[in-house]
Amino acid sequence: GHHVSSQRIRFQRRNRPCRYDIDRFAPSFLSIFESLVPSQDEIAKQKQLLTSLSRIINKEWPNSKLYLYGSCANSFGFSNSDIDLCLSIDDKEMSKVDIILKLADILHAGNLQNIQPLTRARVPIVKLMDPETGLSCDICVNNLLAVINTKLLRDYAQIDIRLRQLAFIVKHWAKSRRVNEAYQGTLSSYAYVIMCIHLLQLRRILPCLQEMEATYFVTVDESNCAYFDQVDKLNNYGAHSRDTVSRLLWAFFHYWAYEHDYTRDVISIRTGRIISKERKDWTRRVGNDRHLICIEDPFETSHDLGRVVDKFTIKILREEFERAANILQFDPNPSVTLFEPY
Ligand code: 3AT
Ligand code: MG
Repeated sequence: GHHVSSQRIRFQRRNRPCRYDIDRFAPSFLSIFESLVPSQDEIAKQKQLLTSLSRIINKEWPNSKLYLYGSCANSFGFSNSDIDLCLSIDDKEMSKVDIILKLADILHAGNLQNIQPLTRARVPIVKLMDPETGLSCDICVNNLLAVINTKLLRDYAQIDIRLRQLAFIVKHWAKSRRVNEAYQGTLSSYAYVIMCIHLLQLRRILPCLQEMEATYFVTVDESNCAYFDQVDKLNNYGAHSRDTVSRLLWAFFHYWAYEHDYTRDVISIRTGRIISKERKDWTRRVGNDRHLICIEDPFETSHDLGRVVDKFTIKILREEFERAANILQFDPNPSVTLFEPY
């Protein structure tokens, strides 16, 4: 049947050598990367928004602190991407929902616009628009793990520029092909960046910061977050490798199309290795966690970033990985064909 023959094709392609002229396409992928990077002006506006909102909120809550997180702070954000903010506040009297409602009042008084408290969302937030900068953003409360994983991603990005190049192209591909929608059973941008870090760790272009002697420590909820964060000392780490972005893209898609063992493996940037589903006890479906593609969160290690993927969307994802791998192998114009809209 179909299943057997597609398994056989995957097996035969496992050791397929990369096309000889892959590096020829690096300049066109690099210009796509450059076109997606936000401008200095845009970054300055985001900082300005953070400063003015912090001032307004601190008047009411002097012990609170506002953080940028997600793509506007992890260095994997495209131009015009949404702005995620997190308010950290230690108030034992108030529930998260109470904090969100009071925050909405504070923002009203501060002349912000389109303020919408969404208290019944899985992650309660306030949405708003700042008339000064014209930027819209979402503010969540006490989601410190997201602030810390944002810092981890930003620190990895500083070690080797090829991580940003690869992850931007992968995110752009995922958005074009509509496989970047976690609420519809495909993968979040955060998951794709982790997949890119893992590939570069296997190729020794990136180290494993959580396995090195820690210089940064923080405990959030039950998770111990500790890793080596003096990344300015590591900026020669990947210099031994001359891999171009097009070669790394080929390797990324080839890995997820033909090499990854979906029945046994979990990728883990915490250890810099592939670990087994067995060891994590991720071999069975528990509740809604199906573990069909396993991507360990670096800090919340019981959390599989692939848990949103179901038996229909895993098929879509794997077909898209195969399509991309084949385009990079054979297409005369991969930097165009790869992003053809779904
Ligand atoms: P976009 O450019 O907006 O697509 P992003 O980096 O902002 O990419 P998301 O909007 O998916 O990514 O998520 C925003 C941040 O929330 C990124 C990460 O710090 C955190 N986050 C997202 N998904 C998870 C998750 N499953 N577990 C832990 N943290 C997560
Ligand atoms: Mg975002």
